[in-house]
Amino acid sequence: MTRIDCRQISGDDLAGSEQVRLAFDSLTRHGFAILDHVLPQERVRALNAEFAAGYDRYLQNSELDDTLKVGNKRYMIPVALSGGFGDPLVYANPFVVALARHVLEPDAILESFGAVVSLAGSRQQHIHRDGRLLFDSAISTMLPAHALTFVLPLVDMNDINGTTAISPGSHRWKVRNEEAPPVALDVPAGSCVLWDFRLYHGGTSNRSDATRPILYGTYSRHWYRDSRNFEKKEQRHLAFDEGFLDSVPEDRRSLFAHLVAADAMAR
Ligand SMILES: O=C(O)CCC(=O)C(=O)O
Repeated sequence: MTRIDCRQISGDDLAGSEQVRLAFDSLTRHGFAILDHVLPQERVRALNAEFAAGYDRYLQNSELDDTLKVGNKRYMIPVALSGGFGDPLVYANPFVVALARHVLEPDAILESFGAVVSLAGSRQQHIHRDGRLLFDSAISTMLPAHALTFVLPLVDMNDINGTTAISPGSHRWKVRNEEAPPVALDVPAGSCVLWDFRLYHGGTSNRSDATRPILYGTYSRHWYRDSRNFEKKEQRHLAFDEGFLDSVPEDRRSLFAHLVAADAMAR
């Protein structure tokens, strides 16, 4: 399994680096890429503490108006782009954005951002793709990716806390091959994983006595919207306060271009 050590990327040309090329290769061939050391572990520990303090009302086994139950004791919840989560190193990490722009074209957007929590004792999640195939066509699985899921765990994703098990290469499958055993990923805090929206995967059980939160982001081509995981009107694709967009660094603004366009149309 290819793992990209982002500490070894030097210089300003991330997009042209050998590591981003390798990650691109892994994503297009196998449907996923693991990037190690995208953030210092202390930073992730601080994010986990901020999450535990600010989102405790969500850490219960019931679906709220703005959350979605995605499995046994497993919920998708909104996380505001503020505090530590509003840091561009988190929602628009340089390594992740370089890769997303390479796979999805330079005008890729951040379509949604939030967390998936699996509560202590949660059972294995059903195996699924993150969205429907784009077309009901034989070529759907041969096309380049239209969206990527980015997962940044706030605690280690492993056999005890629970992780995500994926079926390598399944973004090219027309139907699920139930014979192929999924691979459980080992993603320590500070690392992240990206997968093609078409990849079959599912969260594994949480055998610890603590919640396992993971941050997720959906990076997509500028025209794509994720309707499947946002079936309720109270759910937010992106949550932020006034002023956030002005704080986004110039070279990250295009990630939010779809919001500016939607805002202009509403006026
Ligand atoms: O909880 C996990 O590890 C994966 C969650 C997931 O794939 C989903 O909810 O779509």
